Amino acid sequence: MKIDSLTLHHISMPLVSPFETSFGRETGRQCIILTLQAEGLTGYGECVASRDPGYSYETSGTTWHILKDFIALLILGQEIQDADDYQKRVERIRGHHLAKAAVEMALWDLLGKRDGKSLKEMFGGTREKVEVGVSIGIQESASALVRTVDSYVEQGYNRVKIKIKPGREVDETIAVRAAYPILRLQVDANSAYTLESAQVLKAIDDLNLLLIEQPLFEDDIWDHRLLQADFKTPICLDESIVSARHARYALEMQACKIINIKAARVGGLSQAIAIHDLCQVQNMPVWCGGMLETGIGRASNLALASLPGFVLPGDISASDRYYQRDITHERFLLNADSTIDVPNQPGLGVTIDEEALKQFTLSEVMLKMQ
Ligand code: OSB
Ligand code: MG
Repeated sequence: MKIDSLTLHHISMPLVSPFETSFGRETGRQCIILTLQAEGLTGYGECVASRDPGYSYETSGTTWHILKDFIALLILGQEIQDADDYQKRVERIRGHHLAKAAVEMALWDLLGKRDGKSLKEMFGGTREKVEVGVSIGIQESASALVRTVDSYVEQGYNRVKIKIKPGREVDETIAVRAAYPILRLQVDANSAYTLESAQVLKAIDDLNLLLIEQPLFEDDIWDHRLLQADFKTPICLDESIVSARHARYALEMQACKIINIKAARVGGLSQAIAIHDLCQVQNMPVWCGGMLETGIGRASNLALASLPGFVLPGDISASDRYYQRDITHERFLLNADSTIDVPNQPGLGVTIDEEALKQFTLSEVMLKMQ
């Protein structure tokens, strides 16, 4: 499809409740929503980089720069066949996966709208609805955490992830496990430990957790291997897996037993699918991670998680867990069986609430071929 224009919207949306992780506390979320125009159609993409470089080195500022000053020049006015063609064009830009992935998402939306196919159909997804859980930030105390878990369990989530950091893990995890002996429970450290300090996690190794997510440094697959050899609980990698190549390293090194797939972190949906395929062949369970997405990114995550290798519940909660007002007209609801329906309309299958998008926009730029 010949790309006529790229528009970037830097937006800021209030979260229904603050989200605290080992790398910081967010009361709102910034991201970039982008639109691609081609053949009279509009494709939407969400760039999940946050305001601060806490989860990733990329931020809303760096992604704006990379999208506007580099990626735009490689796609505007160009005839782009598909996601692989797009990835070849941006190959010369090193890193910056979150920026690259956002355009690939918009391209899939365009291709689907042109062909009358949903992302799920294009990916070969096999599920109409996907199992989901909720990711809970660090709370004031262990008892406050249990109360927060109570409210999500009441809403119907049957898989819970709690964020941990040094000093805020053992009592918290023990308290939730005591209150919920058989709940599907997992923890996420976002790289807050070293091989030495991670020894404290031995105290939660017997709690029958589904997994311990990314305890060590993001660039350290090797030490995760050493840690996994020492732990009964499966280690799951998030930040460390930035490509299918890294997934292969982790598999070969036995650095983890589970992988969290985020399309943005690996540079796009096509690479996410490649990791899914590799893990499926190798019998490595995968699940779909989240980045507090708007309805746009959530639709993309649901389509990805409809692939058969996503055997564990995703961090894809209902819209009301994140935002009072979203930028899509569609709001995603939690079904009674802790699932969310996969969109089945062409492309991402969502429509934009232009008024909401305008309300949340901090700055906007439209780029066209000169
Ligand atoms: O590590 O999985 C993570 C949110 C922002 C950055 C990193 C992570 C998260 C989450 C939230 O855990 C998952 C969600 O979108 O519900
Ligand atoms: Mg994580």
